[in-house]
Amino acid sequence: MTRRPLVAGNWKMNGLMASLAEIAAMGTAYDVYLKTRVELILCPPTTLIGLALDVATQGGVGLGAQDCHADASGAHTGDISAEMLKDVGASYVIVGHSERRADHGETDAAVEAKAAAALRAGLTPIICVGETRTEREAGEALAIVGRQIEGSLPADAPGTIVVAYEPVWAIGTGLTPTLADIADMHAFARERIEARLGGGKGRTVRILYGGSVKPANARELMSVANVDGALVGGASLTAKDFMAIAAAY
Ligand code: G2H
Repeated sequence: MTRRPLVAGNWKMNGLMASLAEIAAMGTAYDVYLKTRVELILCPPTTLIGLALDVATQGGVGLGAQDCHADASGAHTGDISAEMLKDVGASYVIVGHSERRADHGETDAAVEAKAAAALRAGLTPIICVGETRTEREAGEALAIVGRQIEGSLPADAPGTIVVAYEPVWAIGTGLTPTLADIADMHAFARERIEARLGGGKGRTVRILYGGSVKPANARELMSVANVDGALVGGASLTAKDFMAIAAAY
């Protein structure tokens, strides 16, 4: 089963109008050779998606958002629907990132509802799962991630959805699990995704690794079985580092 590698940048709450130049630089650097090897998308803050559309898509870089509401419209002050994101040019949306689970109390059920809303709007959800340090140290990492997959993936989702394994303790800390631990977790995640969606669809779902991915470790991370790409935070903020990561795939 060949799955096209996906490198996704998550700018989190970073990026102003001046950052559009950085996105344009990514589009320029995403050359024909790279395009044959890896799909590249960037999830800037919502304020920049529509503005970035031309410079990003001219270079073949896809755009995504970092969250969406589970409803298509309505009285939800301050929220953004998947339809709105699709309308301004997004093709992906991250749901269930650990920072949203922690900062906004998002449960697996809420994440599943957001992923379903994304699919209804024609967006591809990138559904994040991952254990905390305490959970890993207690030997519960597999159980936690298994439960998150079971609870956060819509059972009728197509095989085009993306799952990102991001151990919470590796996010923005410079720490990464061992390659053996990543291999074990991604093999387990594959098995649980197949159980949730069915083997045929489960085999085509791309599973990204996220958490302190950098130019220096991207190549070895990509060599791990069932790692189908990366969700990159801090190192996606500059075209130089983000494209160096893409070039490792
Ligand atoms: C994990 C990741 C991006 P960073 O949150 O989703 O961030 O690469 O900065 O650890």
